[in-house]
Amino acid sequence: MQMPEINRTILFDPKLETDLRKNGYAITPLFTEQEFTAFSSIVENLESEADHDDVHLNTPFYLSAFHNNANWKSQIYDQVYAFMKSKLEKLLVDYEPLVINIFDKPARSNNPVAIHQNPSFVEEPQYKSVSVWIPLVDVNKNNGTVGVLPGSHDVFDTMRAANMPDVFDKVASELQNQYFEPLVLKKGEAAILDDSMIHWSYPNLSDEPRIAVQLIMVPKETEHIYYYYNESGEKPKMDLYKVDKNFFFQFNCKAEPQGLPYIGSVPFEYHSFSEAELLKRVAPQNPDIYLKRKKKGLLGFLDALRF
Ligand SMILES: O=C(O)CCC(=O)C(=O)O
Repeated sequence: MQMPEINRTILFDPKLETDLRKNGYAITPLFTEQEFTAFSSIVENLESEADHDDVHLNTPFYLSAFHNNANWKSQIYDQVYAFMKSKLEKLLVDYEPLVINIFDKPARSNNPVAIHQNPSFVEEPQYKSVSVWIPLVDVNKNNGTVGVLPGSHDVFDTMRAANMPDVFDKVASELQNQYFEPLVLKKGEAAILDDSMIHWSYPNLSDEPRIAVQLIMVPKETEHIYYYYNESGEKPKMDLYKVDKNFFFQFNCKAEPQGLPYIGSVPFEYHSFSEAELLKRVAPQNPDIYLKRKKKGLLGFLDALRF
């Protein structure tokens, strides 16, 4: 029997692969100016067809996944993938998109995307999914870019479901005010995010809308899995289903999935993390995190006196 490769290569470019493995993200130029203009017009056209009232989840930003129109979501997948297929084949080693989303953040709005890790879609850590995130404008902290916690990948639970409660609620303000780092990207660049990394996105306080595309990329050779956190029985568990791209056109991220082949269930109980636990887990991959910790008690008081 052929054994699966552990830590199989994700990206062709060795420097990007090192960045991704070390920090949980990598940034790369993706499009020429001409390609970027064509890409933007495809995405803006698709987004102009959105009905933002026809959603199953109301949020202060617009996310295509939360919209009900399956036909529109399949158009997003088909048109974006058709345009990007050859780029993706050169960037990622035998990966394909499972989901393609448009995130649209209106201008001058308090519209952060909540702190989260992306759900898992394969059996981690042996296999890994990544998100290729492509903003249509230059992005920074002021206009709603993604904020990441470097080194927070691969150190929490390997099973994450879209319907799981928020596991970082106890450390939300520390993450937002001390630990997150904003990704600064120019038009035509993309960020590749390890889906297990903790991230969020800042409110778009600028005068222009901030639209971005997220392609959730999965290795082709392995089973793609939908994880559903099930608390209906005596003990909580994770239900696993086989999934493909078509499911996500109809999908409601909070509902129990219907019509997917069932793989099995694993006992599993989520738990939320304290600041101390967060630092302990992240520090081996990001020792500088301790420098960002706010000193408490007398040391904090003395520090405050110095400024
Ligand atoms: O576009 C955004 O604001 C959020 C993107 C995000 O959370 C992701 O790509 O995983």
